[in-house]
Parts: sequence; C-alpha cells; structure tokens
Amino acid sequence: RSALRRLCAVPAVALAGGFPLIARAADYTLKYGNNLPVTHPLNIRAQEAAERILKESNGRVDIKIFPNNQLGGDTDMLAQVRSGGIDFFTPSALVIATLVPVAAINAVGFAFKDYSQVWGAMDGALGAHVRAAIAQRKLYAFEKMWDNGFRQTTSSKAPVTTAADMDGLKIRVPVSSLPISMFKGLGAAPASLQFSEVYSSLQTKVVDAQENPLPIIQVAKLYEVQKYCSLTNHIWDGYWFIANGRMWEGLPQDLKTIVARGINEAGLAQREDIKKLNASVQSDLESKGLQFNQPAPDTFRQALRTAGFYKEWQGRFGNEAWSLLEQSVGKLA
Ligand code: X2X
Repeated sequence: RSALRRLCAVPAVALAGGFPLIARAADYTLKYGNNLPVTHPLNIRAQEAAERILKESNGRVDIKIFPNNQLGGDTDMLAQVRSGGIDFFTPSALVIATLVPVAAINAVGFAFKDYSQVWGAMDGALGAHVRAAIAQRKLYAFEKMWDNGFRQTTSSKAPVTTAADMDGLKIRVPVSSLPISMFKGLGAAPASLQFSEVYSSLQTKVVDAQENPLPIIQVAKLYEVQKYCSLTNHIWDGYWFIANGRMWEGLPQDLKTIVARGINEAGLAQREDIKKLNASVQSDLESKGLQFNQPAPDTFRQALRTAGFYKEWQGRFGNEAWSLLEQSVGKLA
C-alpha cells in the first residue's frame, strides 16, 4: 500500500468536490523514465498508452513520461524504480540483468534466428521464467516485452566482415557483463558505458565502435559519428516494461487491469512499428552516409565456442533457463 499516495490523493478529491473550477488531480500520478529519444517507437507508443490509460481510468491514473535519460542513465533509473523514486522504467534485458542475472538470457550471442523464435520464447516459457525472477526483486514486469531489436555493429574505422576484424576493436557496450564477456570472447576490447554517453564517446573517439539495433542508430543520430555498419545480428535485445512492486501492489485491481492492458497492447503495437521500420531504416541510414555490409555469422559463432562463451553462460544462467532457450532456438554449444 502506498500510504503517501493515498494522503496526497485526499486533498485533490476534496478540492474537486468543493471547488469545481479547480481541475481534479489524478489519484495516481506515476513517473515513467526511459533512455530513448522521443522519436523512437517506444516513446511514441508509451505516450499513446499514457493517454489511453488516463482516459479509461477517468483521469485517475496519469503517467508522466521522462524520456531520453532526463532522470539519469540506466543505472540511476534502475535504482530509482527499485526505491519508488520513479514508478516505471524500461530497461533493456542487458541492463536489468545487472540486478536479475538470468534476464540476459535472450542476449546470448547468435541464439535467435528470427522474430518468430524471439516472440515464441519471450511470450512463452522463457519470458515467464525471466518475469518470475524479476518479481523476486520486488519489481513487476508487464507480460509483453517491447522490441529493441537485433544489435548491429558500427565503427568509425573499418567494416567488420569476420570475427578477425573484432581483434582489439575499442567498442562501447551497455553496462552489463554478458556483452563484455561476449566481445572479449570475440577478441575485441569492449568498454561499458551508459547509453547517455554513447554519442559523445564516439564523437571524441573514446571508443571507435558501438553496437545497437538500426532504429536506435537512426533516432540517436549515431550515423553522424560512425562510418560503417556491419549487420552482425549478434544479440536480440528487448525492453522489459517494469513497475515498482510496492506501487503496483497498491493499485486497485480495476486500475491494474486498465494500466496493464494499455501497456501490453502498446508493446504489441511497438513491435509492429519496429518491424515496419526494419524494412526501411537501412536505406535511410545509407542515404545519411553509413556504409553497410552483411557478414556471415559462422566465424563469430566459432570464435565464441572456442572462447568457451556458451559453456560459461550456460553455467551462469543454469540448466533450467538454458534448456528453455534451447527449446526455442535449438542446441547452442
Ligand atoms: O544502451 C544501449 O545500447 C541500448 C539503448 O540499446 C540499451 O538500452 C541497452
């Protein structure tokens, strides 16, 4: 129960009764922080969800969105959603894995072949396994994961065509141990940086390369500071839409239903947006000067096997989670 929220809600209701000219404040004004520019489908669909939820709750639930790392980087926002400083956050699987290690399982290198495998796993038993682990940390994960995408490699130096081109590459990766381990396994020199620092670290050449799905490369304008884009498809990454557990438990059931429906359905629409965007984003980025190439996955997979990457992470995730992943994608190691 959120005693503070209840206290705050009382005067607003009383005022609305006595002084009809004063707009009635929502019973629940909830803050949602994320790390993406407002033009990304995640923010466009989240804004729509907030409007729908305000309407369907007759003004009782007002979700305010703070995009683009306004409230701090991922590490800060994860701490805030745990403490209740913010009510919602959408960490990528890689980011929430710093708190819930098994959440990185969808990011195992070269695991998913396509989106039907991805959504089969994440809407199915593997996603349920991860959501249960998130719940243990007193966070509520909504059912439908949102799409980030298949991660691709950009560089200011040279295209990556085989694993050998990763040798010594100074590449930014998210603050998360799986991508560090994976890029070390490929022979690169990965550096963990928050997304809020990616553009400037590429611009000032603190790092030469980074890896992200094409829609992010587009909306964050990373093409301005990168020259080559290699379609490595090395990780599929998604966003868990999470809520502070205490706040969520304190919401009346009718509002939980309205909020969950609004967010889950917006997530499904956001997946479709990314799918549509994937069909056009490469040519847009080419027109902005990024040079593309399409490496074959074999040398990368082989390098990871040789480095013991799959065996190591099977051990770290445990056999239960690993076998759920393999049920969706086939044998990995
Ligand atoms: O930080 C990134 O690279 C990003 C935006 O993809 C994540 O949220 C993990």
